[in-house]
Amino acid sequence: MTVLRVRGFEIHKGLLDVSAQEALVDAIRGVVSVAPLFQPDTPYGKPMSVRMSAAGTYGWFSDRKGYRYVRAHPNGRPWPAIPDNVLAIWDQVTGLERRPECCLINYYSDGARMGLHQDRDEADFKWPVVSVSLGDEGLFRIGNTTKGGKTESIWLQSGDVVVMGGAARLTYHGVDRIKAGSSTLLPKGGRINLTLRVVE
Ligand SMILES: O=C(O)CCC(=O)C(=O)O
Ligand SMILES: [Mn+2]
Repeated sequence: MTVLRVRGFEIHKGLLDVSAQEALVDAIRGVVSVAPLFQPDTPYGKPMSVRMSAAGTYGWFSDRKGYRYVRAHPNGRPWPAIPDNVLAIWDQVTGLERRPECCLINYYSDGARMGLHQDRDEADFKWPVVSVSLGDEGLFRIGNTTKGGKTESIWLQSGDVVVMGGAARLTYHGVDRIKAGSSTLLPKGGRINLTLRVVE
């Protein structure tokens, strides 16, 4: 297992073996059976190409009123708890006592993408955001802490975990494309990304 450092992001290549990845997919299936994936609208009114759900006290949500954390799924029910095997990844890579209150679930089908953005809806940027990739590879683009400038891209593969923290906590990042058929983990293909966030 190697840790790459790209612009302050710590990329734990291949941290999760196949059986750990399968157990995570099972756990996420449990979450989305109660809190189904939905396609949020951007504040500009266009639907996002990624489908989302969440686990934890908070889920991330977006519509014409803006981006925010909410305590319930659009169906009105509270989000399910963050699965233990997901929290164990946070413990392993951060070593923090504090635990995340949100596990955002992003599902990218072939053709879905996420534009360059900062994660800044959380109350305190001293806490890292931890990202887990499962399924097809995604081309992850890393920019700067301010808008614009040169970027670097890296393919994130199933089992890779990225810690976005410290001076890089507000670094712009996004996903340009998904390499369809690059993993057999998900029977219907696509990519799942989990991001663990301390919200309050
Ligand atoms: O899918 C990814 O790798 C990144 C997701 C992300 O940046 C986010 O949900 O804020
Ligand atoms: Mn992000």
